[in-house]
Amino acid sequence: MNLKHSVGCILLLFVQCRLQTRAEEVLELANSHMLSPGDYMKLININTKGTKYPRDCSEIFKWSEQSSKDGIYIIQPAKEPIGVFCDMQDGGWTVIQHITANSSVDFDRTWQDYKYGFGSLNDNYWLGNEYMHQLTNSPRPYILRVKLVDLNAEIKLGEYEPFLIEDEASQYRIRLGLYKGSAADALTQDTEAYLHDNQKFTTKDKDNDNYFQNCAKLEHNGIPGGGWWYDACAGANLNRRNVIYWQKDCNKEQMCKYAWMMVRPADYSQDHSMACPAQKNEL
Ligand SMILES: [Ca+2]
Repeated sequence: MNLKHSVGCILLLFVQCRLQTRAEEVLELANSHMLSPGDYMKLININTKGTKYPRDCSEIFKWSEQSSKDGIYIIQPAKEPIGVFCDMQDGGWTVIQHITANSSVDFDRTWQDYKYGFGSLNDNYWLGNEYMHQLTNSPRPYILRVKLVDLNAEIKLGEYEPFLIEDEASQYRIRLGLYKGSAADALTQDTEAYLHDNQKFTTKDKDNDNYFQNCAKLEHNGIPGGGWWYDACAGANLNRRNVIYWQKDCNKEQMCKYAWMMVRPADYSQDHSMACPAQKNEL
């Protein structure tokens, strides 16, 4: 390598580092631990004017006249801006959880990890109970959408309206309203003798469940269940890494490859109601 080339490389590295540092400094995202330096550079809506960021992905989608693409955006549901993956294809949904069966992201985490989120926004992640609370604790009620994809690529959807995650003082209790969709209602129906609606959140270091042991520590093939709104214990658990569980739709026999949990205001728009796959499944 000649001297000219070496100087060029050093300069390029310097510029890249400066850009990266500047982006991180300017943004100060509360969940920066979920973005790689590369993710920072690819952020779609960097706000240079110092005004507030949109509250959620549905606002971004609406302002873009429904032309935004899937990707990582900055939102500001409360005081602090955070990064999040927006599912724009399905109409401006804010993704709060995404898991791939046997993913390398470990979901066996502590209360603190589940509070502020873990994983990577470009991959599998838990957005964080605190941010889920900020998002759903709004005068406009929110909808929770669960999207499940099995090994045959069949998609099932389920929606709960309204959906609220209470604050930490209430142990991030889950509140769910009416259900519709092609997937089983695994959170408000107790067909498996476990009811998740109104349960507090439990992690391996904070047992708020109704079982004599800690449900988050119970293992299947050596993998613990991870944090969830357990009863005693589960009719659904999307945070067990080796078996995504949703009653009859995703289990040991009927394996699922992917799951998502996403939110959007309930009064957002009637034009973007349930997508086609759910209707097809109901025929
Ligand atoms: Ca217990």
